[in-house]
Amino acid sequence: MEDYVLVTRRVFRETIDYLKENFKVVDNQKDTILSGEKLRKLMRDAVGVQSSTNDIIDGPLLDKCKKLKVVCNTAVGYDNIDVAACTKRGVMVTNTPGVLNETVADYAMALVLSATRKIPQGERYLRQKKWKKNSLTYPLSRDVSGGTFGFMGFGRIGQAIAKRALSFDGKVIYHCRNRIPPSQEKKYQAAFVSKTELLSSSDIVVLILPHTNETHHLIGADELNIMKRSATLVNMARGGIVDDAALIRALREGDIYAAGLDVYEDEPNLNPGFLELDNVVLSPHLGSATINTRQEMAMRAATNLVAALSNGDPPDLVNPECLKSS
Ligand code: 8YV
Repeated sequence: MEDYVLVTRRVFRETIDYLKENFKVVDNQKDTILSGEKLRKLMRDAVGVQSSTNDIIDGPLLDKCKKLKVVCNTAVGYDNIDVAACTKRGVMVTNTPGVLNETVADYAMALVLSATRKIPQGERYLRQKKWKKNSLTYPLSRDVSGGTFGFMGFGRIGQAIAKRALSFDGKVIYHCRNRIPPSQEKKYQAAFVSKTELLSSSDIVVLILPHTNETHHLIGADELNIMKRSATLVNMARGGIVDDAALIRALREGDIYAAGLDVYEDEPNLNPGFLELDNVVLSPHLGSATINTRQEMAMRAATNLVAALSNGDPPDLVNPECLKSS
């Protein structure tokens, strides 16, 4: 069978055309969900895959894909891919860093504002024809300006959000595995603090870190309990970092003020408990979803695919160790 690359989800025509200049392409422009069995069948003889965050690429699947050399995720995050299993089998993994920072940061601020200023609630109130007078005392929300923004994770996207927080006269504190250099801290007027201090003193907690075994349920009942009752939690990172059942309880009981969520455990099958709450703004994983950014992400993944298969040196390789195992 002739070598081919697989593009698992619909992407822009220009990306398919670019790939076709280089390879035989099996695409999924109908954008059907590829169940485990279907994905296995389509990936079995592929030399490269342009994947999406919905595709679970693990050891058992890789064992069936003897020709596979590279998996190029159309995302900056890659917790859908078992990178260690790829490395072990000499399969390269790439992501799309850089191109989505500002777009995701805009959306994070939109969720901060929507959840804290209750913008969707106001719109519902209006649409439900409940707006009969301009009351001085109802409905009310809380201020964003001048608040303390606590970042769990402070990489490129976190820093892009911090820039926005500063323009809201916010105070920036952060906690992450590797403290950033002093010059960077100065740039964002950011103070490194412990996780407990961050949770107890932030008005807005922003989660913007990778989902790994170590960060799974990083925010659960105990952490939500430490947060201020007036605080807003925004998750722009990944489902699984937050224990959703615990968050639903905390929101229901008023342990925190509000949440703005773009990601969920087991998405798109989010916990139905969220739908019963009025103090959470729910977004279906759209942080990077602008036309320009999605075009750039798709082309960046395709560029990685072409480079990986032509010279074995893709620009966004996340597991350089794999080159030693092949
Ligand atoms: C998704 C993302 O790629 O880049 C990431 O890590 O989560 C998003 O940009 C996008 O929503 C498609 O699933």
